[in-house]
Amino acid sequence: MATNRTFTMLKPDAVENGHIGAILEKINAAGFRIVAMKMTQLSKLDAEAFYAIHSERPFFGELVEYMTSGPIVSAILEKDNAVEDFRTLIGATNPAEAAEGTIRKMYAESIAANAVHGSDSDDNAAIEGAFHFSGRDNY
Ligand code: IDP
Ligand code: MG
Repeated sequence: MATNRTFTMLKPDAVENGHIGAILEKINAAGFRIVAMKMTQLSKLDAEAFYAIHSERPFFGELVEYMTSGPIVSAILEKDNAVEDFRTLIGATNPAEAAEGTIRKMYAESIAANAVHGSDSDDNAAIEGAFHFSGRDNY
């Protein structure tokens, strides 16, 4: 089952700029089913834990500060080949390098404030989904 699932967050810039609806529209149009979804705001501890893999990177402090700066929408998505297809849909990390028509090309502000998260593997999709949702969220 995890093979067909990925995890996403609409990041603080996307929420702040009013792009939730447009981004969800693109996600649905690309054939993803929303399995679970909610709006929350990450604490510093949450963001540090979620991005722990990047803790040695020079941008880690900036990333944590940014991801805690406002509400996010997190969701679990389902589709055949979900992880890879969603990475294609969102585009490159740096919106300046993202392909035309991708979510980051259309809606991201910068390499840090890049509108959306997408899991990079099936294992991480399961870990990240379980970080944000519990069994009571019905996923
Ligand atoms: P990804 O989100 O495309 O998988 P990662 O390399 O996993 O990219 O980086 C995680 C997040 O960290 C990015 O989405 C972005 O928000 C932020 N980030 C990545 N590289 C930089 C950078 O060079 N400066 C500032 N923030 C960055
Ligand atoms: Mg990543």
